[in-house]
Amino acid sequence: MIVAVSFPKDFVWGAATAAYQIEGAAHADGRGESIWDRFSHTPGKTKHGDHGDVACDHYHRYAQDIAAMHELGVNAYRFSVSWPRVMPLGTGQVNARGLDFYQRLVDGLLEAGITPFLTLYHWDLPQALQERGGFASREIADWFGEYAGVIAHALGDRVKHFIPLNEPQVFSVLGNLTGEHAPGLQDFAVYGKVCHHVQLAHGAAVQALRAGANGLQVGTALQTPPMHPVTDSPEDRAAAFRFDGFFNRWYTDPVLLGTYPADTLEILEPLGVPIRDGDLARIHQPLDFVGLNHYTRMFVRAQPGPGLAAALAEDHRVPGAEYTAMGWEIYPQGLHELLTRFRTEYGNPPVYITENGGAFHDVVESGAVHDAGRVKLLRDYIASVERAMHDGANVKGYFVWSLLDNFEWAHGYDKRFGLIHVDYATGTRTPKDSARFYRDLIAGARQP
Ligand code: IFM
Repeated sequence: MIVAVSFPKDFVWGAATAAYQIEGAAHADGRGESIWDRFSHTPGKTKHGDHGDVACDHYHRYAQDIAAMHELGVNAYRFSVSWPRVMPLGTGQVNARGLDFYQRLVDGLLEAGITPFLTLYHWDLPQALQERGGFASREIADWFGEYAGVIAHALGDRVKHFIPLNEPQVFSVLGNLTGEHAPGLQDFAVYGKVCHHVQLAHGAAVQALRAGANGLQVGTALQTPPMHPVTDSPEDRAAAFRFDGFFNRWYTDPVLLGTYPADTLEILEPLGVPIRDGDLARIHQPLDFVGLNHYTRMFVRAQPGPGLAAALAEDHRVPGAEYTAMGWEIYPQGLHELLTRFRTEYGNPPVYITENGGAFHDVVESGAVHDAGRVKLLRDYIASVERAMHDGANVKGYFVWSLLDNFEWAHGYDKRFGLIHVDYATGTRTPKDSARFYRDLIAGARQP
């Protein structure tokens, strides 16, 4: 069954990836080291010690991957640039050979009629900058602005859609508080700085992009999961609101509204968040769209304790619900909730779903991958987008995460999110049933 018959004809149908997760070629053509190279090569940090040295070898196979996108019929591709490939030390010298890869990629996409959506930062900070403090240093805004300017100058004549940061709260929290992601810190004092500097970096990049090229559409890729209380008690509902402030509103409000949420500020400011006069104006840059990554909802339970300790997200299992291989609940209604939230609380901006999808235990059998679970997930989430649009949400496009199976960070290669299966030993690509489903859905949506 095709669900997408009522989408506008100019709706953007895309697929998404990120540099460290697919490119490989970690030592090719003068690329510098990133924090994910360092982290994944540190024993015990990733499943099976997996790392992105080769990954999908997209760096060498990009033409084949563009051809696969053409087959799918997507009219947009969201990818990220590897900062250390282009600027090995993060600032200063530009590595022309690294930049050339993105020139070839963009030219290939445009020849295939596919619009590039470029993310500047999808978590692979140059290690050299981490050694200078990384996002804990206020200078990150200048470093990121410099890099954004280099990319705008080099590609801004052909790339018109830009996203500075992917999921700022995910890399800030997992990288600096829980230690599950690079750079692997568990330090509240560091987090207190990072959670403000990421916002400054966003603002600086938006300004540098606009200064570097004309006619750009600049947006975000925020992950703002609906926060549900575990029970309907006033305590759990208050806890869900508090956790929403910490995980969601702290990252959406300064960028979209020019303010920090007062309830979260009250908790974080005493921990040393270094906000200076004028910072919020730097952060609150006009944007052309809001990109939203969506996977699941989160549950929160009230806890005894002050501040953030009073609200903890928990792995609450819903009887009868289905879960992906990540253990994430499949809850398509959550995407409708998310879109309704941006319609009602953030002024109904133009929105792209910049990521949506699911990991499943996919296997190749006689040259095919029958991923019925992913087909159902995509159909149901896209139907949820359709309902939200019917209710007034201003959605312009949708990107499946992900085009290819890839390196799922600390989970290594165990979790497969792709429309296209990748055999990591040989690099062989096998389109899954979900790829055919998505191709037919796109074709159906474009029917007159
Ligand atoms: O693989 C990640 C991606 O890098 C960021 N968003 C969530 C995806 C699935 O975990």
